[in-house]
Amino acid sequence: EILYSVRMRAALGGAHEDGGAHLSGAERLVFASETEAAAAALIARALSRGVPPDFVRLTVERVDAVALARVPVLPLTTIPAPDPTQARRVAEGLLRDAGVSPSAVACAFHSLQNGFGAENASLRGAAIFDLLTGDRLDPPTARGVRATHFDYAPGARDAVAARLAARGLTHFRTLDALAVATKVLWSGARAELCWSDEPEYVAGYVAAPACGYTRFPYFKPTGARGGRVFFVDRDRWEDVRDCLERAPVWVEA
Ligand code: PML
Repeated sequence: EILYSVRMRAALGGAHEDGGAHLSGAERLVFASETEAAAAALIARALSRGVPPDFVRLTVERVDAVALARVPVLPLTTIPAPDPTQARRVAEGLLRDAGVSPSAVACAFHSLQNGFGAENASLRGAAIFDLLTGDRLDPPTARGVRATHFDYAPGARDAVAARLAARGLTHFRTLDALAVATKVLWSGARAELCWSDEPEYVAGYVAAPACGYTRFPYFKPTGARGGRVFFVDRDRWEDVRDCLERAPVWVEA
């Protein structure tokens, strides 16, 4: 079988790959026969998100089907912490249990609160942090590292969506983030911390092998930035990055 990665990025005010302000992005990993439908669905998604984009880039890339890994979706747990302070306390414990040092945890929360680096940037992708020192390991640009070349396996998107909906979780962000976190841990990151950079969306999560996808409905403090931090062992970070960016994964229900 022949597989294609179909990726979409929509932006405002930019006519080239990296230009403009990011509006939305998504990816499908599909058999050749599904490629056209996937492309149409992603364009529809780009155009249906309220703000009409100035620019939509669609990338269709053949993927090595022999290398495709099938990975079970992480289990999702909700922690009903009533506010960001209490949620953070729980999240810190989960991250420490995953081997992340207290100072690296503090660095990550600081960046999700204020933005990354001297410019307090919002990243398009994630920052990779040394889990012991909290140093940022990927080049400190506004780009960050993106998990790509993954999707739900055929049928799994609907199956997982139905399971989440039965628990009252109907937002596409939850479904998407669950797949991201599944690929991130499979790629060798020891933990992930995320809350959305979408101003109105305050949920977030910690993902780690021992706690799966642990979701906090009220995680982002008012006015905080947002984004993702992947915590890795320093001597393995380039392998983890390569895997995140290249290894094809189907997330199974
Ligand atoms: C959720 O569990 O609802 C998703 C939380 C993080 C979303 C990240 C994003 O899409 O911006």
